[in-house]
Amino acid sequence: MAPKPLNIGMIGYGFMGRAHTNGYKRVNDFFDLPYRPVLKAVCARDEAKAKAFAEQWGYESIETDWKKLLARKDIDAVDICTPNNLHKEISIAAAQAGKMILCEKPLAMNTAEGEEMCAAVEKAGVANIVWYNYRRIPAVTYAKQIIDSGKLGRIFHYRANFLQDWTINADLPQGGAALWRLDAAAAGSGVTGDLLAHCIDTALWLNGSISDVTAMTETFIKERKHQLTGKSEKVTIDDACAFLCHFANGSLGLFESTRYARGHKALYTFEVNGENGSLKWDLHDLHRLQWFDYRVEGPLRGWASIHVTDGDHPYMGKWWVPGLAIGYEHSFVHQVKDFLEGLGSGKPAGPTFRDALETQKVCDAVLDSAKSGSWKKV
Ligand code: SOE
Repeated sequence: MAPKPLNIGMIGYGFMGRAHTNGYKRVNDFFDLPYRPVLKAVCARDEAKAKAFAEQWGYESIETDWKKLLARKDIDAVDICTPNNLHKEISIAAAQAGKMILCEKPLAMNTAEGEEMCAAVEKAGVANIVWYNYRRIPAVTYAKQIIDSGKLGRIFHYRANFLQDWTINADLPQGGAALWRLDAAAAGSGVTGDLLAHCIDTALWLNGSISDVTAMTETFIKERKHQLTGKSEKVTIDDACAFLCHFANGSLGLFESTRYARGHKALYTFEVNGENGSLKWDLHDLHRLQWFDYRVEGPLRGWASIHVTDGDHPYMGKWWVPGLAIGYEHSFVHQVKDFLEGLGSGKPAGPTFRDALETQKVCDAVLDSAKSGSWKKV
């Protein structure tokens, strides 16, 4: 049966706008799905930029006011790619307008906002998902399958890093279109909400819930010129954050993120150590899952490097022949695929707003702990 059209209205047009749109455009070429996204409208305050984006990516129309987009009868699903401080207001209004919502991560500025957003989508009964895309890199999904199969046995340790170096220059301003991630008023937090949130989402998915945390944060550059006011203003985001935690399954967690690790652009890595074996993954080599199996006897025991490109590896059967790679952008294609399948089957794909609220709670506990210098329950 031909897939039913699902009309998308996207709000925002930055880096994530491109990543999501690419997902909508590619997905039906490779996967058989009950729905087909239609690029109905893109919304941005700047009309010329909205038009240019619509032309380049194939959106049928533009809006310059998100409220007008939500009022349109021809929009089924709203994709929120705005800075974090707009997620709540737009999500609640979208839910009240009966629209499905695909919201960029992190869910909200804080847990209180996230709670309101969950209540709104659940009251309205609209489908919802948050773009924690790294879950859908085939090697990460495969790690989930291996852990769920019990092959690792009891888990002792979960370790994750997300390292970047793009804010070391003290002349970099904060705020405004491109640099809102440095402005607490728009972003809520720094690396905690932007990068560690990815690590936390994956960790909760792979290793279950986190009970308590102890954290430290640092802001290395204390003042930066604000692009909107033109004045030098105090920087209140966290430039770096590290935390320890206990997972409910008894394992220990160690997480670190920074934008000051010279030489690292997007080094997301995680490692899980269990009684029978260990798993390691690295975004810079995203197809590989390193696997150590203690139960292998004799001199063949050692780290194996699984190239997750076989037809029976997650998602890979629909791409190329075994051995040929896909990339970062495909994690977004896979997220659209899972969202559309969830709509068809009635079993919603995660992370839903409710799932992403758990990540938000851990982020809040981490920031609280860093401020108070004490352990915090999640
Ligand atoms: C920040 O540089 C950033 O673009 C994050 O906002 C994304 O979520 C992450 O996937 C890559 O880095």
